[in-house]
Amino acid sequence: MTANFQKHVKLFDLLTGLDRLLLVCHQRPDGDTLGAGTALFHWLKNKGKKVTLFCLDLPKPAFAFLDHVSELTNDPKIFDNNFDALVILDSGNPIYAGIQKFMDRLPPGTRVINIDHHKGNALYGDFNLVDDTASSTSEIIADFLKVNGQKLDAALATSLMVGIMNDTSYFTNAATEAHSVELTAEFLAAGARSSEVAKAMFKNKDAQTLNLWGTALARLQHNEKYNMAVTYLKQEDMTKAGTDAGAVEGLINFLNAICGGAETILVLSQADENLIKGSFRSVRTDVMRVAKLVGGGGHRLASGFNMPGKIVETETGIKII
Ligand SMILES: [Mn+2]
Repeated sequence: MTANFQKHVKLFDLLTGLDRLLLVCHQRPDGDTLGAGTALFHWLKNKGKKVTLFCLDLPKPAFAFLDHVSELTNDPKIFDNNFDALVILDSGNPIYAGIQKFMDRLPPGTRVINIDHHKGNALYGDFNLVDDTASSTSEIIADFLKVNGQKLDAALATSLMVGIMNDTSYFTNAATEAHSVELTAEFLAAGARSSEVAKAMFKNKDAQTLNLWGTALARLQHNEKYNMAVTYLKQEDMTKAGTDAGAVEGLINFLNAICGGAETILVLSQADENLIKGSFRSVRTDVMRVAKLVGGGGHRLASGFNMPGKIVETETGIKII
């Protein structure tokens, strides 16, 4: 954080000097991009700014408890309006955010502000506040508020807590650092609604989802060569459990939090007829390098990819066709 001190101050001057701001959370929004987006929205509104919050996909109902989430729009027409700046949150590049195709609609001269913690961020902004040592983008927003002497209220604290809890999987993964825990203590002191956070983030799986996860657990195999636990879910598993592919989300973090027998975990799932989604977690191996080989990305110890293909069971395991 110290290295970014000047940047936090500069961003404060920049944002307080502008009037109309478009904040962007990345597509298929997670708790971090929503936490960072709603917190910054709340703070800017209180500063009297005209703020619009955009995300290509509407958040899941579980996030409805977050302040301002209902004010979020998914209407791309918003990009035809005039803004002084576009602030993109938690996205290594505009494609990841899902907004690249809308960006050239903005009048020339609209500033792009990039706030993110992904390693390999493309530094695509006119102003970049990128800290790849931060657990989450929400942590960067918390640092920003602290460095600039801004007081936390319950809304800010709740939003930012969601972000840190999301990206550290409740302090269980490698992104967790003393600083993330210290900030969370401050969020609690500022009135963060922690039981609502827990309910939205983790205590939210229905029986069908857990049945599907049970299938994945029963199939977990240890690959000795790579010291990796691997499991998979086919489309028919989801049909049988009565879920869709979205029910796989969270499984990798759940395994990562409790699986002690392997250094690395891989979950493969059939996201679509001809699309396989892979999620890696590791305590040591740079899985982002592996994910990148198949067009994916993420973080060193937590990464993922999408690849065309179908998971087919064989006598000895699975193959991808
Ligand atoms: Mn994040």
